[in-house]
Amino acid sequence: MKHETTRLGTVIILATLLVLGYVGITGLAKNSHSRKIVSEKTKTEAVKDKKNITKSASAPVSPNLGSVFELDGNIAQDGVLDDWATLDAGGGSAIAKTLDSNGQPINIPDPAGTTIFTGGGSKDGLDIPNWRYTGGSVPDKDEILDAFAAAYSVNGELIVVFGADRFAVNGDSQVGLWFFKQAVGLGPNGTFTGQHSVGDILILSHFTQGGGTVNIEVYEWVGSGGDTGGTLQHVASGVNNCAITTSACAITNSSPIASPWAYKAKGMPAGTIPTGGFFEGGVNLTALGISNECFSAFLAETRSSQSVDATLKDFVEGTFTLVPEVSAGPDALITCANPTAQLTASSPLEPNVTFHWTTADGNITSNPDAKTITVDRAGTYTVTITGATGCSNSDSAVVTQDTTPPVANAGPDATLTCSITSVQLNGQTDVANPVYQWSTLDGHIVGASNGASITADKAGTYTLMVTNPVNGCGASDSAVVNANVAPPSVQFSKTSADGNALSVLLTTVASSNSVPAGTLSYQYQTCVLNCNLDASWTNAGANQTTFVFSNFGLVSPAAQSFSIGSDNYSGQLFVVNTRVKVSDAGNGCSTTSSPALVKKVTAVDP
Ligand SMILES: [Ca+2]
Ligand SMILES: [Ca+2]
Ligand SMILES: [Ca+2]
Repeated sequence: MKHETTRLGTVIILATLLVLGYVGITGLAKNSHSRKIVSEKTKTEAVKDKKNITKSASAPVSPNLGSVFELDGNIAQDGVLDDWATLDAGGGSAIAKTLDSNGQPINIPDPAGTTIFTGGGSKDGLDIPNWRYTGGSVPDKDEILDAFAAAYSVNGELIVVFGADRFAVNGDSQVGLWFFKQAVGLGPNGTFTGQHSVGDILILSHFTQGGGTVNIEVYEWVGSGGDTGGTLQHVASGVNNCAITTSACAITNSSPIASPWAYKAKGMPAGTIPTGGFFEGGVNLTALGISNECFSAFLAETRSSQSVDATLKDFVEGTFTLVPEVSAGPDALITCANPTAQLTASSPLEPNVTFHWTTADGNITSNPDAKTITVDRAGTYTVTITGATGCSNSDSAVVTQDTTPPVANAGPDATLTCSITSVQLNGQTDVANPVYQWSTLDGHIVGASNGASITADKAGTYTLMVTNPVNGCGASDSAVVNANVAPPSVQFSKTSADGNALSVLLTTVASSNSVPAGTLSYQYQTCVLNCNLDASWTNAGANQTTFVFSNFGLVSPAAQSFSIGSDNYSGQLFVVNTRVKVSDAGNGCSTTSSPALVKKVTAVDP
């Protein structure tokens, strides 16, 4: 018991020294190397923050890693913090996590005997194109069965946690964990795809057989000029008590634990991970001045030693993206009926993301930094979201526009005449199920005005509005109804003298007022009393402009007595009305003339 206490005290002292040591080392590392980063501004602030921490004890204190995640040597959630079982069940507040080939969190399984490193180029200090893999086996204690990782954002600090389990515990096993900025995967013929980026993170630690002290070292890939083999820069050393460190730590299970995922250790019943078969740890990358690393891939490996030049053995790899997922939402359509559209972005990391919309060819009419925007023009709209750790991602939605008006054709103009007293106007369009509406200011529509065709009985301008119900767009056209109703002009007069003549010549002078001029035809009438009631018309035919009247017998003469000197006379006076009716074939109009009187005096007898 006393021995145990002394050992723990030693560990704490060592841990304190290690923490103090990494601060100095990372300070140097930050000045020595440039890094490709998402946001220079944020990066600068991170470095500045780190300097503040170094200088001032009153600066904000990073959380101990054990207060972010249950880095407690088991998988089950024992308190309020997430543990791997939390994430495995789909819960938790991680901003990134490993997914298996089915897209499910959290463990990436790696069946024994598959995908092991091979060849002399498979070293952590060499770039990924040098790595090779093959099928085969490694010593049982180096067989990884599952690996997993997750990221958390606490007060803007990026904390990555990671872990693995293995097949056998007959001895310690060195373990490495890579977080890659670019995608890394398995290529053809035993090669890997992808390559290192400056800023890739390598964490070296180990499974310990009995759950003892777990050294942990953090490196950053710098490509050249690094203090570890040139390509790597040592960033920090961690401790094996996650409750007391803000930088890096790791721990193994000191007693058998239950596994929530399919697991069977060598010589053990399924579902139980023996002591030293489980490893987990965490790193606060912000506290190390290397936040803003938008990782996209993860690899866990076993190795022959903790040297970066060690021979690599088993590995398991998968995606681990700190790039927040984003959707710009469904595409949208602008029509005449809906002249604006709304686009709504979404991200699983809401509300801890910011939105910013842009467009090169469209038009945003609302706040472009909102989750939902309103647009009024066709175009491609791109939303960029930035997560709490500064990683961005974007997606686009396309807005199309259907504002094509329908064809509106009110049809040909029409003409009303004396014989055509109403006309039909026939509208046409090119869309299905159109909505028609006719209107007129100076004409008159007989009956319905909302059909394709209308009846008009008055001269005027008739306007047809056609609306396409699909997009709400309308168009109009007009037809004019003209009037051709002017009657012919007529003058009807005697052109021979009255008197005792047996006949009287009457002449009609008429002209067409139709446009164009029509052919005139004539009818003559004689009547005695009221010509309006007399129907004795004579059809005289076209062009017969003269009428000879002689039928004085149709009327009883009035007896007249008169004296000339001393002689008394008596006689008979015949008086007959005559008229002409002129009809114009051009417009069907006709004019009846005023009566012309013809007279005859007979039987003068002194
Ligand atoms: Ca745990
Ligand atoms: Ca736990
Ligand atoms: Ca493997």
